[in-house]
Amino acid sequence: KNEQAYLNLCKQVMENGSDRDDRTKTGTRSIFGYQMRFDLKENFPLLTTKKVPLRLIVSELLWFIKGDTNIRYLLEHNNNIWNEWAFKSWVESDEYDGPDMTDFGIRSQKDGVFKKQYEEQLAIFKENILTDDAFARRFGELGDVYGKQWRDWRGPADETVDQLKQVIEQIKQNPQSRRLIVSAWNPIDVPSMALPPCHTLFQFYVDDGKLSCQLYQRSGDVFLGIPFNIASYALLTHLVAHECNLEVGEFIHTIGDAHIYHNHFEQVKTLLSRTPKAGPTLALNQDKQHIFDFDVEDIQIKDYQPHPPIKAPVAV
Ligand code: UFP
Repeated sequence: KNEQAYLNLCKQVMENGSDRDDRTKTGTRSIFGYQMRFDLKENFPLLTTKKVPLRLIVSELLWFIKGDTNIRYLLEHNNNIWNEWAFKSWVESDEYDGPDMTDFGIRSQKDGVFKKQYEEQLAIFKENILTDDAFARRFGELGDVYGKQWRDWRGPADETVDQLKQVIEQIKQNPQSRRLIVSAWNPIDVPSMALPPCHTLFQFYVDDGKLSCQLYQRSGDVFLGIPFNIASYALLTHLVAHECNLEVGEFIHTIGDAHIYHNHFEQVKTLLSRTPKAGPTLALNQDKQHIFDFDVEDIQIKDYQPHPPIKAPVAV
């Protein structure tokens, strides 16, 4: 039932969406305003109609939770999903003296010779981040990403707010509160951000000993991004519930612009032709209480037997 909620979204966009231009010039089919509900007691909502790499979701979420904004932690966990943003700051700096890397994202998809050069430079970059502290401080830092907004929000007078810590305290002390909110959207910062937060705001709700979470996501790449986002927030809900001695309730995913890129249509058709299997379950290390102490090995997924992965190009 959980997975069907996502498959229905895919169908809805394909059948009723309007074809639109978008920032990446790829073209999308899109609808506006959609909501899915996932019962976290039923299973852990990781798709089975294609394999989704949970280990990337786990290390990224723990990185956010720790308030870390440097890609070194991700690289130490063999997670490359944020590399391009940091790599860009290096190749645009005075310290970089390799081959020209302008527009490396698009060029490496189209030009085989360039792709090889790019991969060489990226390998050097990753090695430097992992082994050279000063280099990592200078070029591994992403600045205003989720970890910063959740744990170290900065107001105009340089005051800071640890939103995640405060919301957890409030869930414990005042579970019926209607103000259990963490916001990543800071209108002061948005104009200068390369990628303004996609997961804009989330809210918790406690009822009958169960913790639910609703996310407002302003923009969702239905084939590539959304399956990640569902698993990530489902995991966050489990972790916060664990810390607060609550059971899990629902994850409610509300999306603004829900779109399928034109070059993902074939992949979506393949996905919809597959039969979902029984969903996996999540096991957290019961010896750890505080979510700020969790490491990747404390989070395990059980009984996950998905269909094979389906590759698709990322729009940049
Ligand atoms: N996107 C997601 N989920 C994410 C994330 C990005 O679906 O967690 F970071 C997609 C949505 C959109 C693109 O296709 O990335 C961001 O582009 P824009 O800022 O123009 O909405």
